[in-house]
Parts: sequence; C-alpha cells; structure tokens
Amino acid sequence: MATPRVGIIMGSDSDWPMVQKAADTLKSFGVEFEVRVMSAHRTPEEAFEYAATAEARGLTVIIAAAGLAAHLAGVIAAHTVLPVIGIPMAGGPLNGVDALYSTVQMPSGIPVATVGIGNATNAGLLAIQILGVADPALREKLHAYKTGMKEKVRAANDKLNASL
Ligand code: RP5
Repeated sequence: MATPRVGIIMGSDSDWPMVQKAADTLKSFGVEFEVRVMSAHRTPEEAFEYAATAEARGLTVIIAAAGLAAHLAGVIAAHTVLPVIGIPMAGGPLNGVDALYSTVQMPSGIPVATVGIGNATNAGLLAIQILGVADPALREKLHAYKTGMKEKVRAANDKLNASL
C-alpha cells in the first residue's frame, strides 16, 4: 500500500458522515490518505503523537475536523510544520459557529486554513491543491475538475432556458 499523503483526523466518529466527503474527494483524485479519530480534549496524547510524527511518516497535509470547542486543528498545527486544514463541524446548540470561531481564530504564528462549516469537500480539494503545487499530474486533474464544473453550469443554463 502506498504511503498516505494526506491525514484526515476528526474529534469523534460522529463527525465521519460529513468528513467522509473529504475522503471521497481525495479518492476521486487518486490521492492516498489515512483516517483517524482523535481528540484534543479526550485523547490529547494521541493528538500530540500524531502531529509530532506526521512529517516523518511522509504526510504532506493534515485535515482536522472537530465540533463544539474545536481545538483539534490548532493543537495539531502547534506540533507540526505541515499545512493543517481545519473543518469546523456543525452540531450542538450553536450549530458549528462555535467550532468555526475556535478553528479560524488562531493566534499569529500558528495558521490553520479553515474551510466553511462542515465543508469537507473543500477541505479535500484544498489538500489536493496544496499537493498540486509540486505535482503537475494532480494539477491537470484539478484543471479537468474545474472544466467539468463549468460544463455542468452551462448545461443547467441550457436546460433552464429550453424549459421557458
Ligand atoms: C467534538 O465534539 C467532535 O469533533 C464532535 O464534533 C463533537 C461531539 O462529539 P461526540 O460527543 O459526538 O463524540 O470533539
């Protein structure tokens, strides 16, 4: 099995139904990844260990999803120089706004590239774009993906106008 290039981690297995979209996106581009559940609060030792060893294990990007007081992405970013993409997860009484603020409002020096609440697809795409900087074949696939999106919008326009 190839060495994973992207690590997808999440605070709870209850996050997986949404986070799965990041995995699906990576899969559709043929990017190897691994998936782990760990928490900045419930399993802080595991989170530290994961971040501290990620670079040596060959990962290039880490996607970290967490909800509520979402510290996972920030804690991971504190212990690695790899780029970290945070997914604030919806849920709880504040519906993800708490996780959004916790993830995006990192102090200077420790960036976390934060996508929209629950937007695991964008997290996957951003990871692919980061890998694409040094991977022309992946960039080709990204170009094809964008072309496909444009074609879908054009087709929707044609369909809409034909129905008038
Ligand atoms: C966070 O708390 C997790 O990332 C999840 O979004 C939320 C709720 O977790 P569970 O109580 O469902 O395990 O740490």
